[in-house]
Amino acid sequence: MEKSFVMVKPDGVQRGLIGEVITRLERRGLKLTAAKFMKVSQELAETHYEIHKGKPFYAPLIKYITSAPVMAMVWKGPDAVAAVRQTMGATRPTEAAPGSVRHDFGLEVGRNLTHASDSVENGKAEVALWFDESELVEWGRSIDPWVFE
Ligand code: DAT
Ligand code: MG
Repeated sequence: MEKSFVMVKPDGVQRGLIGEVITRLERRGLKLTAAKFMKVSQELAETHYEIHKGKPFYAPLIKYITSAPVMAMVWKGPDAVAAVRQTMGATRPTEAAPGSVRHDFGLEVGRNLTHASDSVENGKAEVALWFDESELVEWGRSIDPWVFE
């Protein structure tokens, strides 16, 4: 089953939205596989956002993501990458679908509250970057047959 790396960014943490984000993913039926509340090092931030290096928003992005703690998580499910991206909404809050986290709580692209893997391949790479294999919890959930066909 697919895995998506999800992060409640510093603004989401500061605004008390960790629970809101988790609630939405749980309610959708996705399954929590790993979670840790942590400060992001400069090195980890730079590796995570390597693809954006050189872009005008890169420096502010690194500053933002390292400015305060984040909630890093792995969520699993069929089509988890697409499902989580949809629940979070488009990168720019003003373009995010109504009902999505970024629409419902955000205004600016530089304070868009959450991160979610954008492809299955990146999902695998990000899970490996942020979590040790031993931190991933494989568990049976009694409602699984009622959510996963
Ligand atoms: P996403 O987080 O939706 O995957 P992304 O990978 O394109 O979006 O960019 C990573 C983050 O960088 C994004 O969440 C916010 C910031 N960002 C992206 N494009 C930006 C822009 N044009 N101006 C300012 N910040 C931007
Ligand atoms: Mg991205």
